[in-house]
Amino acid sequence: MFRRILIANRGEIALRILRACHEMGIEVVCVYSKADADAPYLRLADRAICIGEAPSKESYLNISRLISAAEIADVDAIHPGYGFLAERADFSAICRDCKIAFIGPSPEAMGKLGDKVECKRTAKAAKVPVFPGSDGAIEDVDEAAKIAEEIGYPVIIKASAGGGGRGMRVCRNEATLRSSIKAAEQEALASFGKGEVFLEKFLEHARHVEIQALGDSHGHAVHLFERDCSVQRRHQKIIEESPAPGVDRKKIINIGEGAVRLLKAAGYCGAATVEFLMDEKQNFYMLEVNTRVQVEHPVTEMVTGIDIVKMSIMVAAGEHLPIKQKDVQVRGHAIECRINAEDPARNFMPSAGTIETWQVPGGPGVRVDSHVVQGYRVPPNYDSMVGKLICHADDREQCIERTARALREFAVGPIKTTIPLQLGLMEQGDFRNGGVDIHFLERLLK
Ligand code: MV4
Repeated sequence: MFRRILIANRGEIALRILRACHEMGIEVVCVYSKADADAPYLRLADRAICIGEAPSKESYLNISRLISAAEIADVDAIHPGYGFLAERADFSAICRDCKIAFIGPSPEAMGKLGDKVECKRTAKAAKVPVFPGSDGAIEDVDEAAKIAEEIGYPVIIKASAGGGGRGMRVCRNEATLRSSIKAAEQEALASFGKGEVFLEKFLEHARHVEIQALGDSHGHAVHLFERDCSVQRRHQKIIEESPAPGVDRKKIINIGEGAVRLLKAAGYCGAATVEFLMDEKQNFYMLEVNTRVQVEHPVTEMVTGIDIVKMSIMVAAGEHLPIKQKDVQVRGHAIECRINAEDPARNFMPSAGTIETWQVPGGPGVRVDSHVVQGYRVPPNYDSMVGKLICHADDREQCIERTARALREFAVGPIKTTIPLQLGLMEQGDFRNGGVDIHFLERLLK
């Protein structure tokens, strides 16, 4: 096992990884930018190294500074967390070249699943359901128009290198399709350095259901069932839960097994999430694969009892996954609320500043993952998430009641947060019925 790990991240996920390391007897090196110099979790690290100025490009995204820190502190491995460098194949390759283990997939596996055209091809071969569309990248406009005619409008143009909703265009007729392809290619080239785009059938009403999976370096992989992440605004998830309400368990097992085949086909080591859209008839279509530990991983930890961060470290050290598929069982229900320092009443404007009041909920089935303490100043340089509330209970109804209770206990001020919005959702009819789609929140906020 590793002796010492550098955590190339900040905030709650840095603290989450630190906790896993310390329970495993692994020393922790934290890095921080000048904006995070006073972050209280740094005191828990065995060593903390300043890597630069506040802007991410000069600190958490600066590969040479991270590698320098890793060399100076003589670490065996780097955990990238989520965001920043987590899905950068070049960073995974540089770590390998420097003989530092990257806690995540190889650059090859990341390339296979991170590029959407390549990922869809691998998925199709592994019999994972995907949307009908162009087989690979669009070669010319006439060919695209022909495919669109076959699959029927509406269709969607997506950038192969895009993700999280960037570089997508919905086309409802041939004229729009013809005029959109060139523009989409140019936009993709400018934004992602790769102009490749592809076409697929556009699904209007859908739920976002994703499979958590884990692979090791010995060709073994398991899935940890699903999360429903349909409650979102502008591709930012607000609430995640597991199990997905009302979904046929056979269908979940089916796509879970598909996710496992996909990881095996890619030679994937580490934690991954395979994202799907589900239509009204509970048909699934794969969207993309996230090649990292996700923000919402605790939802799955609560219902399965499996520590995903510890697993990611173990498999990176070359150990066998200690679980077989039959060992993975779902118990009860879990809901996560992302607590963002944003004002829902002001179009979710970031609400940075000093947190004078920070009183967290507790009691049975309540988990708070946060780096915040009373008096903490939220730096304006990074994302606005100040913590996550994860509640677990025997069933969904009790979990909603528990989450509402915990949100009422949660006292944060004077900064504004998403807590009142989430409390409102726990009392909202459509959410309680479990039938919300990916457009539900944006409709509700109008
Ligand atoms: C789609 C889609 C409908 N049909 N693909 C958005 C993020 C990216 N991962 C893919 N996305 C979508 N792809 C087809 N063929 C609708 C979305 C989408 C969406 C997906 C998941 C969660 C929220 C979303 C919000 C708007 C659009």
